[in-house]
Amino acid sequence: MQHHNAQLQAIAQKVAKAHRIDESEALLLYQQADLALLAQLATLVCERSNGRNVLYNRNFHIEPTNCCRYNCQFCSYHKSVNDPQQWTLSLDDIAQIARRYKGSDVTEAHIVGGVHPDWDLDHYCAIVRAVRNELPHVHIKAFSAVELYYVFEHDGVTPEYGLQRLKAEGLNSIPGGGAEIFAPEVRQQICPDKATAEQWLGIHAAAHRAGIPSNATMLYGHVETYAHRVAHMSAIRDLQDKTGGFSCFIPLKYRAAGNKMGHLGEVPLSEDLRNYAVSRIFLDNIAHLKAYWPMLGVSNLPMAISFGADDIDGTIDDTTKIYTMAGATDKEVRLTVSALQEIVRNAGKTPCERDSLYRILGQ
Ligand code: V47
Ligand code: SF4
Repeated sequence: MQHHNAQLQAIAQKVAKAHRIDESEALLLYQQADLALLAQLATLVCERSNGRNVLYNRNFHIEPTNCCRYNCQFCSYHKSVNDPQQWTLSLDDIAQIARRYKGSDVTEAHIVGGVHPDWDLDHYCAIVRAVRNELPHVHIKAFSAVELYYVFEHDGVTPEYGLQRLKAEGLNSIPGGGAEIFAPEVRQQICPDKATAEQWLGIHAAAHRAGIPSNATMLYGHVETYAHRVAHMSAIRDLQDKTGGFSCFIPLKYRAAGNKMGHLGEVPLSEDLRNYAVSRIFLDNIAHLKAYWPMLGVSNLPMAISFGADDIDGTIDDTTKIYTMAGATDKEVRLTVSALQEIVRNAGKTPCERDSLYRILGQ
Protein backbone atom coordinates (compact mmCIF):
# COMPACT_ATOMS: atom_id res chain seq x y z
CA MET A 1 0.00 0.00 0.00
CA GLN A 2 1.58 3.23 -1.22
CA HIS A 3 0.73 6.53 0.36
CA HIS A 4 2.42 9.91 0.41
CA ASN A 5 1.40 10.88 3.91
CA ALA A 6 3.72 9.00 6.30
CA GLN A 7 1.23 8.97 9.15
CA LEU A 8 -1.49 7.54 6.94
CA GLN A 9 0.92 4.98 5.62
CA ALA A 10 1.74 3.88 9.16
CA ILE A 11 -1.97 3.50 9.90
CA ALA A 12 -2.49 1.52 6.70
CA GLN A 13 0.31 -0.84 7.70
CA LYS A 14 -1.22 -1.33 11.14
CA VAL A 15 -4.59 -2.16 9.62
CA ALA A 16 -2.98 -4.55 7.15
CA LYS A 17 -1.40 -6.40 10.09
CA ALA A 18 -4.75 -6.50 11.93
CA HIS A 19 -3.45 -4.25 14.71
CA ARG A 20 -5.87 -1.96 16.52
CA ILE A 21 -5.77 1.76 15.67
CA ASP A 22 -6.07 4.33 18.44
CA GLU A 23 -8.32 7.38 18.72
CA SER A 24 -5.82 9.83 17.25
CA GLU A 25 -5.30 7.54 14.27
CA ALA A 26 -9.06 7.28 13.70
CA LEU A 27 -9.26 11.06 13.80
CA LEU A 28 -6.52 11.31 11.22
CA LEU A 29 -8.40 8.92 8.95
CA TYR A 30 -11.51 11.10 9.24
CA GLN A 31 -9.55 14.27 8.54
CA GLN A 32 -7.00 13.27 5.95
CA ALA A 33 -7.51 9.89 4.30
CA ASP A 34 -8.84 9.94 0.76
CA LEU A 35 -11.84 7.80 -0.13
CA ALA A 36 -9.80 5.31 -2.15
CA LEU A 37 -7.58 4.46 0.83
CA LEU A 38 -10.60 4.25 3.14
CA ALA A 39 -12.43 1.86 0.80
CA GLN A 40 -9.35 -0.34 0.54
CA LEU A 41 -8.72 -0.53 4.30
CA ALA A 42 -12.37 -0.95 5.24
CA THR A 43 -12.79 -3.77 2.71
CA LEU A 44 -9.70 -5.50 4.07
CA VAL A 45 -11.04 -5.39 7.63
CA CYS A 46 -14.57 -6.36 6.55
CA GLU A 47 -13.46 -9.36 4.49
CA ARG A 48 -11.29 -10.56 7.35
CA SER A 49 -14.45 -11.26 9.42
CA ASN A 50 -17.06 -11.77 6.73
CA GLY A 51 -15.36 -12.92 3.56
CA ARG A 52 -17.39 -11.75 0.59
CA ASN A 53 -20.71 -12.30 2.34
CA VAL A 54 -23.19 -9.48 2.73
CA LEU A 55 -26.04 -10.30 5.06
CA TYR A 56 -29.71 -9.46 5.13
CA ASN A 57 -32.59 -10.65 7.25
CA ARG A 58 -36.36 -10.99 7.03
CA ASN A 59 -37.89 -8.73 9.61
CA PHE A 60 -40.77 -6.45 10.37
CA HIS A 61 -41.14 -3.42 12.60
CA ILE A 62 -43.71 -2.57 15.23
CA GLU A 63 -43.87 0.95 16.67
CA PRO A 64 -46.07 0.72 19.76
CA THR A 65 -46.53 4.51 20.12
CA ASN A 66 -45.26 7.82 18.76
CA CYS A 67 -45.98 9.42 22.08
CA CYS A 68 -42.78 10.45 23.82
CA ARG A 69 -41.90 12.25 27.03
CA TYR A 70 -38.69 13.53 25.43
CA ASN A 71 -38.20 16.13 22.77
CA CYS A 72 -35.02 15.30 20.88
CA GLN A 73 -34.24 18.09 18.43
CA PHE A 74 -33.49 15.69 15.56
CA CYS A 75 -36.62 13.62 15.94
CA SER A 76 -39.38 14.01 13.32
CA TYR A 77 -41.49 11.36 14.90
CA HIS A 78 -42.48 11.99 18.50
CA LYS A 79 -45.60 13.76 19.75
CA SER A 80 -46.53 14.78 23.27
CA VAL A 81 -49.37 13.04 25.14
CA ASN A 82 -51.86 15.81 24.36
CA ASP A 83 -51.00 16.20 20.68
CA PRO A 84 -53.89 15.31 18.35
CA GLN A 85 -51.43 13.46 16.09
CA GLN A 86 -50.26 11.10 18.80
CA TRP A 87 -51.22 7.46 18.48
CA THR A 88 -50.74 4.37 20.58
CA LEU A 89 -51.30 0.76 19.60
CA SER A 90 -53.30 -1.40 21.96
CA LEU A 91 -52.00 -4.86 22.89
CA ASP A 92 -54.65 -6.24 20.52
CA ASP A 93 -53.34 -4.04 17.68
CA ILE A 94 -49.83 -5.35 18.37
CA ALA A 95 -50.98 -8.97 18.44
CA GLN A 96 -52.83 -8.38 15.17
CA ILE A 97 -49.70 -7.00 13.44
CA ALA A 98 -47.70 -9.99 14.67
CA ARG A 99 -50.41 -12.38 13.51
CA ARG A 100 -49.95 -11.21 9.89
CA TYR A 101 -46.54 -12.88 9.91
CA LYS A 102 -47.72 -16.26 11.20
CA GLY A 103 -46.54 -18.96 8.84
CA SER A 104 -44.34 -16.50 6.90
CA ASP A 105 -40.55 -16.77 6.71
CA VAL A 106 -39.94 -13.65 8.78
CA THR A 107 -37.34 -14.35 11.49
CA GLU A 108 -37.30 -11.11 13.49
CA ALA A 109 -39.69 -8.61 15.07
CA HIS A 110 -38.09 -5.21 15.69
CA ILE A 111 -40.06 -3.19 18.24
CA VAL A 112 -39.13 0.42 19.04
CA GLY A 113 -41.22 3.50 19.70
CA GLY A 114 -41.44 6.69 21.72
CA VAL A 115 -40.93 6.74 25.48
CA HIS A 116 -44.52 6.80 26.68
CA PRO A 117 -44.61 8.73 29.97
CA ASP A 118 -47.20 6.45 31.58
CA TRP A 119 -46.10 2.98 30.62
CA ASP A 120 -44.68 0.67 33.25
CA LEU A 121 -42.60 -2.47 33.06
CA ASP A 122 -45.73 -4.65 33.10
CA HIS A 123 -46.85 -2.97 29.90
CA TYR A 124 -43.50 -3.51 28.16
CA CYS A 125 -43.67 -7.15 29.26
CA ALA A 126 -47.21 -7.39 27.89
CA ILE A 127 -46.03 -6.07 24.50
CA VAL A 128 -43.36 -8.77 24.31
CA ARG A 129 -45.85 -11.40 25.41
CA ALA A 130 -48.40 -10.29 22.78
CA VAL A 131 -45.84 -10.85 20.02
CA ARG A 132 -44.41 -14.02 21.56
CA ASN A 133 -47.87 -15.61 21.81
CA GLU A 134 -48.45 -15.08 18.11
CA LEU A 135 -44.96 -15.90 16.89
CA PRO A 136 -43.31 -18.48 19.17
CA HIS A 137 -40.19 -18.86 17.01
CA VAL A 138 -39.48 -15.31 15.88
CA HIS A 139 -36.54 -13.43 17.44
CA ILE A 140 -37.82 -10.41 19.36
CA LYS A 141 -35.43 -7.44 19.26
CA ALA A 142 -37.14 -4.79 21.30
CA PHE A 143 -36.86 -1.45 23.13
CA SER A 144 -33.93 0.93 22.98
CA ALA A 145 -31.83 1.58 26.07
CA VAL A 146 -33.61 4.96 26.34
CA GLU A 147 -37.03 3.31 26.64
CA LEU A 148 -35.63 0.71 29.03
CA TYR A 149 -33.77 3.21 31.22
CA TYR A 150 -36.91 5.30 31.59
CA VAL A 151 -39.23 2.43 32.46
CA PHE A 152 -36.81 0.86 34.94
CA GLU A 153 -36.52 4.25 36.70
CA HIS A 154 -40.29 4.74 36.48
CA ASP A 155 -40.84 1.40 38.24
CA GLY A 156 -37.88 1.82 40.58
CA VAL A 157 -36.30 -1.47 39.53
CA THR A 158 -32.72 -2.34 38.64
CA PRO A 159 -31.78 -2.98 35.01
CA GLU A 160 -30.93 -6.56 36.04
CA TYR A 161 -34.42 -7.19 37.37
CA GLY A 162 -36.20 -5.43 34.49
CA LEU A 163 -34.19 -7.23 31.83
CA GLN A 164 -34.81 -10.62 33.45
CA ARG A 165 -38.55 -9.96 33.42
CA LEU A 166 -38.48 -9.02 29.72
CA LYS A 167 -36.27 -11.97 28.89
CA ALA A 168 -38.67 -14.31 30.66
CA GLU A 169 -41.47 -13.01 28.40
CA GLY A 170 -39.43 -13.75 25.31
CA LEU A 171 -37.25 -10.72 24.61
CA ASN A 172 -34.13 -11.92 22.76
CA SER A 173 -32.04 -8.81 22.04
CA ILE A 174 -31.95 -5.04 22.28
CA PRO A 175 -31.69 -2.66 19.32
CA GLY A 176 -29.07 0.06 19.19
CA GLY A 177 -31.14 3.25 19.31
CA GLY A 178 -30.75 6.21 21.62
CA ALA A 179 -26.95 6.34 21.65
CA GLU A 180 -26.82 9.39 19.32
CA ILE A 181 -23.46 10.99 20.23
CA PHE A 182 -22.29 10.31 23.77
CA ALA A 183 -20.47 13.63 24.45
CA PRO A 184 -22.45 15.61 27.06
CA GLU A 185 -21.97 18.89 25.18
CA VAL A 186 -23.60 17.38 22.09
CA ARG A 187 -26.42 15.69 24.04
CA GLN A 188 -27.05 19.03 25.73
CA GLN A 189 -27.82 20.51 22.31
CA ILE A 190 -29.70 17.67 20.60
CA CYS A 191 -31.33 15.50 23.31
CA PRO A 192 -30.79 17.21 26.67
CA ASP A 193 -33.17 15.26 28.87
CA LYS A 194 -32.94 11.60 27.92
CA ALA A 195 -30.58 8.83 29.14
CA THR A 196 -26.95 9.92 29.32
CA ALA A 197 -24.03 8.06 27.78
CA GLU A 198 -23.33 6.30 31.09
CA GLN A 199 -26.96 5.28 31.44
CA TRP A 200 -27.16 4.01 27.83
CA LEU A 201 -23.92 2.05 28.27
CA GLY A 202 -25.11 0.79 31.67
CA ILE A 203 -28.27 -0.74 30.17
CA HIS A 204 -26.26 -2.45 27.42
CA ALA A 205 -23.67 -3.73 29.88
CA ALA A 206 -26.45 -5.18 32.06
CA ALA A 207 -28.08 -6.76 29.00
CA HIS A 208 -24.81 -8.37 27.95
CA ARG A 209 -24.28 -9.73 31.47
CA ALA A 210 -27.79 -11.19 31.29
CA GLY A 211 -26.95 -12.95 28.03
CA ILE A 212 -28.97 -10.52 25.92
CA PRO A 213 -27.02 -9.32 22.88
CA SER A 214 -27.52 -5.81 21.54
CA ASN A 215 -26.59 -3.34 18.84
CA ALA A 216 -24.96 0.08 19.00
CA THR A 217 -25.77 3.13 16.89
CA MET A 218 -24.26 6.55 16.23
CA LEU A 219 -26.32 9.44 14.88
CA TYR A 220 -23.91 11.51 12.81
CA GLY A 221 -23.92 14.45 10.44
CA HIS A 222 -25.37 17.20 12.67
CA VAL A 223 -23.52 19.35 15.22
CA GLU A 224 -20.89 16.79 16.23
CA THR A 225 -17.18 16.90 15.35
CA TYR A 226 -15.04 14.00 14.14
CA ALA A 227 -13.49 13.90 17.61
CA HIS A 228 -16.96 13.37 19.11
CA ARG A 229 -17.54 10.45 16.75
CA VAL A 230 -14.22 8.86 17.64
CA ALA A 231 -14.87 9.22 21.38
CA HIS A 232 -18.34 7.71 20.88
CA MET A 233 -16.98 4.67 19.07
CA SER A 234 -14.20 4.34 21.60
CA ALA A 235 -16.69 4.00 24.46
CA ILE A 236 -18.51 1.29 22.47
CA ARG A 237 -15.25 -0.50 21.67
CA ASP A 238 -14.24 -0.43 25.37
CA LEU A 239 -17.53 -1.98 26.47
CA GLN A 240 -17.27 -4.58 23.71
CA ASP A 241 -13.79 -5.52 24.98
CA LYS A 242 -15.37 -6.28 28.36
CA THR A 243 -18.59 -8.04 27.31
CA GLY A 244 -18.50 -9.04 23.64
CA GLY A 245 -22.26 -8.44 23.63
CA PHE A 246 -22.61 -6.10 20.64
CA SER A 247 -23.64 -7.87 17.43
CA CYS A 248 -23.36 -4.92 15.08
CA PHE A 249 -22.65 -1.21 14.80
CA ILE A 250 -25.10 1.00 12.92
CA PRO A 251 -24.15 4.51 11.82
CA LEU A 252 -27.37 6.51 11.34
CA LYS A 253 -27.17 9.47 9.00
CA TYR A 254 -28.99 12.52 10.34
CA ARG A 255 -31.93 13.31 8.05
CA ALA A 256 -33.12 16.90 8.10
CA ALA A 257 -36.83 16.91 7.19
CA GLY A 258 -39.53 17.72 9.71
CA ASN A 259 -37.44 18.33 12.80
CA LYS A 260 -36.00 21.26 14.72
CA MET A 261 -32.44 20.86 13.39
CA GLY A 262 -33.38 20.98 9.71
CA HIS A 263 -31.39 24.19 9.16
CA LEU A 264 -28.22 22.09 9.53
CA GLY A 265 -28.96 20.26 6.28
CA GLU A 266 -27.48 16.83 5.55
CA VAL A 267 -23.91 15.70 4.94
CA PRO A 268 -22.98 14.56 1.41
CA LEU A 269 -22.63 10.87 0.49
CA SER A 270 -18.83 11.13 0.63
CA GLU A 271 -19.14 11.79 4.37
CA ASP A 272 -21.37 8.74 4.82
CA LEU A 273 -18.78 6.57 3.09
CA ARG A 274 -15.94 8.08 5.12
CA ASN A 275 -17.90 7.33 8.25
CA TYR A 276 -18.68 3.71 7.31
CA ALA A 277 -15.02 3.11 6.56
CA VAL A 278 -13.59 4.68 9.71
CA SER A 279 -16.09 2.89 11.94
CA ARG A 280 -15.31 -0.43 10.21
CA ILE A 281 -11.58 0.07 10.73
CA PHE A 282 -11.78 1.44 14.29
CA LEU A 283 -14.32 -1.06 15.69
CA ASP A 284 -12.11 -4.09 15.25
CA ASN A 285 -14.05 -6.06 17.86
CA ILE A 286 -17.52 -5.76 16.31
CA ALA A 287 -17.89 -8.17 13.40
CA HIS A 288 -20.80 -6.51 11.62
CA LEU A 289 -21.43 -3.03 10.26
CA LYS A 290 -25.01 -2.31 9.28
CA ALA A 291 -25.94 0.04 6.46
CA TYR A 292 -29.46 0.98 7.40
CA TRP A 293 -31.10 1.70 4.07
CA PRO A 294 -34.15 3.65 5.20
CA MET A 295 -31.76 6.38 6.40
CA LEU A 296 -29.09 6.04 3.76
CA GLY A 297 -31.31 5.43 0.70
CA VAL A 298 -31.39 2.13 -1.19
CA SER A 299 -29.46 3.53 -4.14
CA ASN A 300 -26.46 4.20 -1.87
CA LEU A 301 -26.25 0.65 -0.49
CA PRO A 302 -23.69 -0.59 -3.06
CA MET A 303 -21.31 2.18 -2.08
CA ALA A 304 -21.77 1.51 1.62
CA ILE A 305 -20.87 -2.12 0.87
CA SER A 306 -17.67 -0.93 -0.81
CA PHE A 307 -16.80 1.03 2.34
CA GLY A 308 -17.05 -1.81 4.86
CA ALA A 309 -20.73 -2.53 5.43
CA ASP A 310 -21.59 -6.25 5.46
CA ASP A 311 -25.15 -6.10 6.79
CA ILE A 312 -27.98 -4.44 4.93
CA ASP A 313 -30.59 -5.29 7.56
CA GLY A 314 -33.93 -6.40 6.45
CA THR A 315 -37.03 -6.38 4.43
CA ILE A 316 -38.44 -4.04 7.14
CA ASP A 317 -41.94 -4.86 6.00
CA ASP A 318 -43.85 -2.22 7.87
CA THR A 319 -45.60 1.06 7.85
CA THR A 320 -42.53 2.54 9.53
CA LYS A 321 -42.91 6.21 10.06
CA ILE A 322 -39.72 7.22 11.92
CA TYR A 323 -37.64 7.42 8.76
CA THR A 324 -40.08 8.68 6.16
CA MET A 325 -40.98 11.49 8.50
CA ALA A 326 -37.33 12.53 8.74
CA GLY A 327 -36.98 12.78 4.97
CA ALA A 328 -35.93 9.29 3.91
CA THR A 329 -36.39 9.45 0.16
CA ASP A 330 -37.43 5.90 -0.67
CA LYS A 331 -41.17 5.86 -1.27
CA GLU A 332 -41.88 2.66 0.52
CA VAL A 333 -40.07 1.35 3.57
CA ARG A 334 -40.06 -2.25 2.39
CA LEU A 335 -37.77 -4.30 0.17
CA THR A 336 -38.29 -7.79 -1.16
CA VAL A 337 -35.67 -10.45 -0.56
CA SER A 338 -34.89 -10.66 -4.28
CA ALA A 339 -34.35 -6.89 -4.43
CA LEU A 340 -31.93 -7.11 -1.48
CA GLN A 341 -30.09 -10.02 -3.10
CA GLU A 342 -29.76 -8.21 -6.40
CA ILE A 343 -28.31 -5.12 -4.73
CA VAL A 344 -25.65 -7.30 -3.09
CA ARG A 345 -24.81 -9.19 -6.30
CA ASN A 346 -24.51 -5.95 -8.22
CA ALA A 347 -22.00 -4.81 -5.60
CA GLY A 348 -19.93 -7.92 -6.41
CA LYS A 349 -20.66 -9.73 -3.13
CA THR A 350 -22.55 -12.81 -2.04
CA PRO A 351 -25.97 -12.23 -0.49
CA CYS A 352 -26.68 -14.43 2.55
CA GLU A 353 -29.72 -14.51 4.74
CA ARG A 354 -28.82 -14.24 8.42
CA ASP A 355 -30.82 -14.71 11.59
CA SER A 356 -30.78 -12.14 14.39
CA LEU A 357 -27.72 -13.75 15.98
CA TYR A 358 -25.87 -13.51 12.66
CA ARG A 359 -25.96 -17.18 11.89
CA ILE A 360 -26.11 -17.72 8.16
CA LEU A 361 -29.36 -19.37 7.06
CA GLY A 362 -28.72 -19.69 3.34
CA GLN A 363 -27.82 -17.90 0.17
O1 V47 B 1 -31.92 6.70 18.29
C1 V47 B 1 -34.17 9.72 14.95
C2 V47 B 1 -32.42 7.88 14.98
C3 V47 B 1 -32.76 5.97 16.15
C4 V47 B 1 -33.56 10.77 13.14
O2 V47 B 1 -30.56 -1.99 16.32
C5 V47 B 1 -32.75 9.63 13.30
O3 V47 B 1 -30.97 -3.04 14.46
C6 V47 B 1 -31.62 10.16 11.38
O4 V47 B 1 -31.79 2.89 16.54
N1 V47 B 1 -32.34 11.28 11.18
C7 V47 B 1 -33.74 4.85 16.36
N2 V47 B 1 -31.79 9.32 12.42
C8 V47 B 1 -33.58 3.76 15.28
C9 V47 B 1 -32.54 2.74 15.63
C10 V47 B 1 -32.39 1.49 14.82
C11 V47 B 1 -32.89 1.43 13.53
C12 V47 B 1 -32.74 0.27 12.82
C13 V47 B 1 -32.13 -0.84 13.33
C14 V47 B 1 -31.65 -0.80 14.61
C15 V47 B 1 -31.03 -2.02 15.18
C16 V47 B 1 -31.77 0.37 15.37
O5 V47 B 1 -33.14 6.68 14.98
C17 V47 B 1 -32.68 7.03 17.19
C18 V47 B 1 -32.00 8.14 16.41
O6 V47 B 1 -30.61 7.99 16.47
N3 V47 B 1 -33.14 9.03 14.42
N4 V47 B 1 -34.44 10.80 14.17
C19 V47 B 1 -33.31 11.62 12.03
N5 V47 B 1 -34.00 12.75 11.84
FE1 SF4 C 1 -38.50 10.35 21.83
FE2 SF4 C 1 -36.76 8.72 20.61
FE3 SF4 C 1 -37.79 10.83 19.30
FE4 SF4 C 1 -36.05 11.24 21.27
S1 SF4 C 1 -35.60 10.14 19.32
S2 SF4 C 1 -38.00 12.36 20.98
S3 SF4 C 1 -36.54 9.60 22.70
S4 SF4 C 1 -38.94 9.08 20.03
